[in-house]
Amino acid sequence: MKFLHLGDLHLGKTLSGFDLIEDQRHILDQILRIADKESIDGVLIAGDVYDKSIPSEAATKLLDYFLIKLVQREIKVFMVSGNHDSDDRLNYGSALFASNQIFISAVFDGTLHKQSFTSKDAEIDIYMLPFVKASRVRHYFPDEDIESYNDAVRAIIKNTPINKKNKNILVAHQFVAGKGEDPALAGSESAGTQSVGLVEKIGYDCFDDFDYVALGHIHSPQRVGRDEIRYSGSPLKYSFSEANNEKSVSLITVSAEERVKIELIPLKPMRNMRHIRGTMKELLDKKNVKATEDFIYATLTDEDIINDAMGVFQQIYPNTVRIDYDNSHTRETEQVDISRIAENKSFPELIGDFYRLMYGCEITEEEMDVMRIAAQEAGVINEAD
Ligand SMILES: [Mn+2]
Repeated sequence: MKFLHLGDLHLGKTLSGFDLIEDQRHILDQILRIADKESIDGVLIAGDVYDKSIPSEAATKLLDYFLIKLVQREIKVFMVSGNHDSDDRLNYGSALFASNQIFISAVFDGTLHKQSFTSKDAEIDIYMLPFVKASRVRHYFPDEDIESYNDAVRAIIKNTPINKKNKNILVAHQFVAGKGEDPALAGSESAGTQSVGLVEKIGYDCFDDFDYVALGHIHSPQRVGRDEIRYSGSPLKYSFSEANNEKSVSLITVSAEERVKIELIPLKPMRNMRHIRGTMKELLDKKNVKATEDFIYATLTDEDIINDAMGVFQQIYPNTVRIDYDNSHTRETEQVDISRIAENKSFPELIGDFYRLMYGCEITEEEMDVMRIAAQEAGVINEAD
């Protein structure tokens, strides 16, 4: 059987106020074309289906569209919740969806549920683990010592009978690390989540019984510990730190052979995200301008600040999202050690300097009093300062 492994769709996400719904529809259509071409049997969606716990109307419509297209093709869907999803909302209608081969596991109920399939060359069990926190899992396993995410996931797997004669696949949304190696973050995972952090890591060895682990949560595609434990990555670049990060879907072939086959199929966005660098003149020169609909982050190397650079840029690149400078001034400022300057100055001196820098004139006595009271209330300075 052939599966596509997806994760971190973040339907409904915006990028600095730009709506990405059409970009998301474009990428889902591309995934459907890949599914047709490769005669896919099932799609694994490893959480963060929506960007928000209360998804927008457009986001729910888009998921509806995608699921209907998959059902029309008789492609099975295995979807779990991520930390961005509301588990109960994503679980809505799941018992009804199951009759159309859409399997949703968004709320952990004490059991790691599985779906079993017999294909011509393998017996396959697909386990679905919704995003879980230790507090929720502890409740179901009172005899286990569960303090961390790691303990929680281990307890769940330990209490799940796994038939090792079959091919076992797990779909999960967690922060999994290899031995002595952490997954490389893409930069857009952390928005609205507390779960990218050292404490929450799960050792990949707890998945030893699985032939493939389809993970979600980290937005850069990568393996963890071994090839068969993978993050598919998000289908689109969701932050500028991912500008050079190529997106793909993982195509998984499960057969009687000992190991599953993994192939990455690149995805092409409708509007790419690019980080460009140079002087304004160079960057906006006709011969350098291309793909003007792309999301642009421009780093200007001009020595002088340009008036309304954003406005000028947006006339050529309407989807310019960010502009910053890299020149001798910014490099100088970076080298200045602010804490050392502050050490040798009194509070009124520091505030006076800052005021002069910002407004080009001296701070008044009254304004200084306001600053002093605020700083005292905030505990930055003592009464005596
Ligand atoms: Mn995510």
